[in-house]
Amino acid sequence: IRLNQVGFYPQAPKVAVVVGENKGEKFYIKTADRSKTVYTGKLSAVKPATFSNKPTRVADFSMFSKPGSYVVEIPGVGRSYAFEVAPNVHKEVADAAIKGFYFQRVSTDLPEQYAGKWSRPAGHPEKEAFVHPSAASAARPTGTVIASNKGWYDAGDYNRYIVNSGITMGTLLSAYEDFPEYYQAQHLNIPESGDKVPDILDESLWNLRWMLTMQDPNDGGVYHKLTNANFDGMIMPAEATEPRYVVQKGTAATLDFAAVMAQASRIFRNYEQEFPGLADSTLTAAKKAWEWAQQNPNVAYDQNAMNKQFKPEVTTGAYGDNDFSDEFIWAASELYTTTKDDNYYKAVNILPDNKMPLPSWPQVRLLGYYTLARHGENLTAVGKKDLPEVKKRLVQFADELATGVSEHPYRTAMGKTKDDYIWGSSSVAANQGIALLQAYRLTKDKKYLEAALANLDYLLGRNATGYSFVTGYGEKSTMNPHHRPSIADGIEEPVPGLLSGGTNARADKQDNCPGYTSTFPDEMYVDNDCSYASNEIAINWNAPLVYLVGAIEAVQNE
Ligand code: 9MR
Repeated sequence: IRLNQVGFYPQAPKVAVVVGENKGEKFYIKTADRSKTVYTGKLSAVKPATFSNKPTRVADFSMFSKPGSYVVEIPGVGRSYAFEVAPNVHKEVADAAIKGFYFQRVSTDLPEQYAGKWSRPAGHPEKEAFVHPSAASAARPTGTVIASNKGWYDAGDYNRYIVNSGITMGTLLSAYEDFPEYYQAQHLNIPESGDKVPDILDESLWNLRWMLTMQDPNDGGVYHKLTNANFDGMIMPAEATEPRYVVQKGTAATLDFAAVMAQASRIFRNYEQEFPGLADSTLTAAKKAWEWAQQNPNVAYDQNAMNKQFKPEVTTGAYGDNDFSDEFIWAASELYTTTKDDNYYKAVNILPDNKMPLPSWPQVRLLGYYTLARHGENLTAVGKKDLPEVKKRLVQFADELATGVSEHPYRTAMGKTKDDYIWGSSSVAANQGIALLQAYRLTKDKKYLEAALANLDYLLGRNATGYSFVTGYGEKSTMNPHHRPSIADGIEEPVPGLLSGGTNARADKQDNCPGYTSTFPDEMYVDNDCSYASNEIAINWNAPLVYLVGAIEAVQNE
């Protein structure tokens, strides 16, 4: 019996999915101690197996709304995990998802006061990185040592990548911009908690400071990543002392950086007292990056080509991309929105075609559209002219996502096509949720909110694997993520609040980890730390989880 193992809002839809053929007609909601039956319902007709391996039936108990702790029981099948019905039922997950970023912090001790049993000494405390020959310039020749500390570890590995930091920061800062009151009230127990700045912004600032070090002040270009030559072994951060390099500058990294800095500038403008000068320095950085990209509009990061030319060879994550049209759209949208300077808007074709590609690290077009829609009232005439079209497309896109949810074997927007099950598919579910929530914000039509909630249900257990992909949440949740600290710290429970990449149709061929028990796209997942293709964690997956669960918490009573 697959369901959101955390729980349900009293007034929202509540669905469990029973897998396999079974004769049962009825299902029962019982108190968690099973002493009382509080609701009796009828299972839906069997939905035959499609690309999903198994037939399914649905137990819909949306009508049941009494707060408490319960299980679903189906005679002949069994019992579900216990779950809550409660207002704010996802509050802890929402808090933990951002706290997950605290656990990824570089260059700082995580004391017990904040990190509990996952406390650990600082990793990468020293301030140094070497300029790799691929990044050498007259002002900064090979081997130049630059200061570059702070930031978040990207994922299960200990490198820091600007492209991936970019979409992550854009998503977190957008969560704040869309729901400022919600985030002003949130307390995460991080070292900065209690200051006047919302914790989500304090946490983001930890990475923003690192990103700023990745810009070459001499020309405005941004290094693609700060990395070891090779991945570390399964060691704790403090033991990871291999030399680190900043590598070649690139157009994608530089434009993503420009977008983030421009967005940060307008947000931190309101915190001038707490962070004097930050709004100005981020805006200057954004403009310089933009200028570099104008001069260098087509510099791809091609790791294989780089390795043929320069030593040491670099074998860590590539995050290579060679289409920059979407990065230009995003950076232009952010710079324009922050400065109101029409030139940024006019410099790119904001609506080059009618495609609405779901955000992912190589595809950031919609981040620009979200920002334009969010700030529509304050745009100048050029932006306002396109605004109805941008909004229309956002709503149409959400319509596509919301269509067919009730026909899906797991009743989710996620997984209507097997193409959703890629490396990091959990972020597909979460980013679909964000797109749906944008439409909800524009229309206040509950169908979008409910489809977004269905995808949160997916992440927390209503999926073909039966796992909650958020560490620490759900009775059957990811226990062995490919995450070096979680493996090396000797603590049974993984670091909490991290989103496993989840089901990936090609995972078995990509990581060769033993233990996959199915070849079906929606079942290709193994909770083993060797499965970096289905069970790693990553900041660009956690960020849309933060947005999705935070937004749902923020609007649940509307
Ligand atoms: O998220 C990335 C995914 O889209 C790619 O298919 C995959 C293989 O190149 O890499 C993923 O990113 C990894 C990065 O390269 C290094 N840090 C861990 C990331 C998550 O697995």
